[in-house]
Amino acid sequence: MISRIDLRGDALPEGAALRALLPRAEFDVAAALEKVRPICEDVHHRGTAALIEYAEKFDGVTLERVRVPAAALAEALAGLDPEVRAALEESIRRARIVHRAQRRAPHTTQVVPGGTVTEKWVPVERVGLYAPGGRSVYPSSVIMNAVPAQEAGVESIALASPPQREHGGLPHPTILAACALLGVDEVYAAGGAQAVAMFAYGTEECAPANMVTGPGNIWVAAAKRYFTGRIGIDTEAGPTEIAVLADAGADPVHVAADLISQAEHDPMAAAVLVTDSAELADAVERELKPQVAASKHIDDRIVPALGGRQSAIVLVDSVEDGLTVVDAYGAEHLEIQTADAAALAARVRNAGAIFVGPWAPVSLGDYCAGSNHVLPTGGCACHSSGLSVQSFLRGIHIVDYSREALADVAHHVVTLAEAEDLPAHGAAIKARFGWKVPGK
Ligand code: HSO
Ligand code: ZN
Repeated sequence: MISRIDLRGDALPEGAALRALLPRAEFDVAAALEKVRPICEDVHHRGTAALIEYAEKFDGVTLERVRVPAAALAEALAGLDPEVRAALEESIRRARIVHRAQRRAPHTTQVVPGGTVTEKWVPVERVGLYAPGGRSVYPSSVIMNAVPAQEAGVESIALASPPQREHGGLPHPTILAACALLGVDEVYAAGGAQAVAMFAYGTEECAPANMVTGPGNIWVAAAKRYFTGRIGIDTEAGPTEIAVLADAGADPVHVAADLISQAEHDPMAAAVLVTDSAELADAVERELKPQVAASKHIDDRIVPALGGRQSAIVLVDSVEDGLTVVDAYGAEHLEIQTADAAALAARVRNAGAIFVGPWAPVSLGDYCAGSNHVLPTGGCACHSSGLSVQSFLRGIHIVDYSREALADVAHHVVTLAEAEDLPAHGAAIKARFGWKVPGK
């Protein structure tokens, strides 16, 4: 069901050589780029008419307009199962606690007497959030995108989600209900690359956004890459990943359940167990069988995910080597189920989010830990973070120098300008001091 990679015996290879031994899903966004270009440009030129045509072609629905009426949001909220509503509200409440604490105050640094640099934090003005439809209808992801944007102070937040034939051409009702709970009232029935283009270019119905975030399929990822540099995006979301670093003391029932929990997302999802205990590896493998058999999405997702070359049990000589392996892998989610898990977590360098000990499974983080579940995949954890308030803020430096403070450093500026053969830069300083720079 799941393959094994045995790294015991010899010393572990380093860096890229180690990474090459570890499993990883292929997610070829570049190949999809050419296909999304004409769709994006069509939306650019024909706006709503193009979106309506794509809804017909890709989603099989006939829309009169793309904007979802307010009444549909209210109706979805009224029809929401009360237990689901309570759970969504608790998820929102906890996410708000964590994300509110991420807000940043402006900070002034006195560089020299009379010379300060202040960093102020300004929210992005308008953001478009994307919520997938089809296989992954995740109201929890609406929360994970909207809450940090709201806590950052983003003024204008819109959301797009594919129109569903079985829901009269509206996005999924639970997505609409989540929007209503969050106070996101500008919602569009648009999916795929065309939804990203709607936000990037704007249409008759939808004002252009400065940034688009939210998970999506390969077409959404490709469209985000197409617009990179023109609008802001979050990190590209590939298939989800869980890595578990466990020792002999871990409970195989928990480990197996956690591996399956993320395999449940996608046939390309990755589940990786790294352990120094062959006994635990055997026990987890034994445990996987009945648990997989008892799960819901067996043949379409869990079995191909666990059996795919992106998933494996990796055997190492020690927990210390295990740490090296999970650092090289840079998982979206990393669980640590070892003795001294908290101490080990503090030493991890590369992971989207870390889950410590037996009582913090990834599922908790997916819904109700307060942490964000939009995290870097595909090894991007070595250079990127998950979504946060920071993702929606820009830090702007405010430079404030007195005449004396400028005079004091003027000769250095002029020297550097001359060294770079940019004399006009120096002249802008000289002009302020009667063309005679003090100390030069
Ligand atoms: N584990 C997914 C997020 C999610 N799980 C949504 C359940 N719903 C990627 O972090
Ligand atoms: Zn999940």
